[in-house]
Amino acid sequence: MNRKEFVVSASAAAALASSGRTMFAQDAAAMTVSLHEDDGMPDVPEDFTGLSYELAQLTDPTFFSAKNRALVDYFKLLSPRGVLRLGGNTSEFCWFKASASTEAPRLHVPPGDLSKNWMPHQLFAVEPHAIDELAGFLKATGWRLIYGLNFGNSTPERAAVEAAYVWKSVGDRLEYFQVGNEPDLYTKASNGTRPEGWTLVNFVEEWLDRIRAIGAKVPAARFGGPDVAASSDWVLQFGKMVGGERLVALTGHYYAEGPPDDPTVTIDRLLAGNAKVARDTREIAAAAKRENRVYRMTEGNSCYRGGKPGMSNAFAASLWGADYLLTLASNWCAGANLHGGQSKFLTAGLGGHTPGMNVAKGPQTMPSGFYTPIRTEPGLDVKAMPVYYGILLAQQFAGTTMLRCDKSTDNPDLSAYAGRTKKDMRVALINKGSAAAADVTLRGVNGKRARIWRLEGPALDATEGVTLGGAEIADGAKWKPKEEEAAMSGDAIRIKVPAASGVVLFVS
Ligand code: BDP
Repeated sequence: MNRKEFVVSASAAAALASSGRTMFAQDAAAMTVSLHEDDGMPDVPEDFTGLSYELAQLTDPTFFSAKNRALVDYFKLLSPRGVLRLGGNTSEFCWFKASASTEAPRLHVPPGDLSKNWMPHQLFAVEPHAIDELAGFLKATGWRLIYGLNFGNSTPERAAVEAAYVWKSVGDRLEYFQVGNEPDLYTKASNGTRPEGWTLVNFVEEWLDRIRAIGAKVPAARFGGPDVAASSDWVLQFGKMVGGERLVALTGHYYAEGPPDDPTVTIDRLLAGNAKVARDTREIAAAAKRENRVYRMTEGNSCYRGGKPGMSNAFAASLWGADYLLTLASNWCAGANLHGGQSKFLTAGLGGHTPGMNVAKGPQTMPSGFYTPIRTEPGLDVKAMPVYYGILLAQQFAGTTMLRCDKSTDNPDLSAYAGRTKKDMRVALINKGSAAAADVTLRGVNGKRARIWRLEGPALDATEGVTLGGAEIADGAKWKPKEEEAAMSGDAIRIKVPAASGVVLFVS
């Protein structure tokens, strides 16, 4: 293996270490993070960053529209080349009203107590005009599309007609189609899309019927799947069972916590992280790669069932988001779409339930969708929510090649990520601990100048006042980060990361 290592001279490191004793508070946990440029590290795709919305959002054709300037600006600030994924529970209830005479599909209502069922059970008509507006939105933002077709309450023929229209209108801004949302939950009582006993094998059979019908109308169509809620096993099995080049991406969802009204769902638990994410991502990405495919996390967020107020819409979600996305990027995931949108559609997607409201400590501006990265509630200004800042931090690694980060001590609260472009090196340090600052000596940084943005908030549960680079994102997605310079000594940088904060360094 051709491993290039940047190592600081021993004397420079010693000088930094001794000067630090007086510089930093006593409680700061000291550690060294050494950066190594190994072969075979992940390249983070330029289009890593993504957002996910309910497909039913298209029932309002003015939303994903080039004329919706406010939304266009928030998308563009987040990434110049992001991926918008449309799907979610409502996608199983959307139907394409190709013309005035097209009839709605038959709505399958599962037996049992519907108040305990979390699916919409109402149909949403998507009209061609909405798809055309969406195409304009994608052009205006520079984003591409993953379009989720109805599997639960539709037919192969309907899927093919809809896909053909999307293909014609969106053109090469279409990344791929998905068919079905979270099929691993279909037989659960809270879902009921398919009867008990229905399995992955049945899913693949029905899925292939749809793929064949779509392929007949759109010969170049590409697909992602199976878009499961949680089952890594389904993803791996599906990848093995479906051969061929049409399937270009294995896809899944990840919600870190939930449900919101479970008292054990706390900020502490969210920030403690979950080692399974890195492990499973690595395994699935490797399996995908063997078939020339990628693995993308097409939906997810901090807490399922609409998010938890005081956590999903708070500064804790900024830190969680940055850390989660960079964990995925470091484990060969091709990208991630955090879910959100208008609470009206998110509430519909949960069968009208709003469990977050039962635990809200004060008045809320929306009844559901506390995890949304961009707030777009009717009557309120469009706004970047705390988790948006975390995505924006992670976006700085799009287009980089990751570096290996070795920590001298095993402080689980401190995450370190590094990447390099042809021009510079980027390092993110995220201190998820709420008690102690981390006193980090970075070794192996290569460059002459280090600029820093900090990710800060008044408190982990603060829903206002989050800043990146010392600046809030103001109306119209206006954001001017102020850069701090970090002192370099040789190829080492000493930096303090206060408790519950993050930092991203650009070394050039
Ligand atoms: C997923 C669904 C999405 C929901 C979300 C949630 O795909 O429609 O809004 O979970 O539970 O299961 O918040």
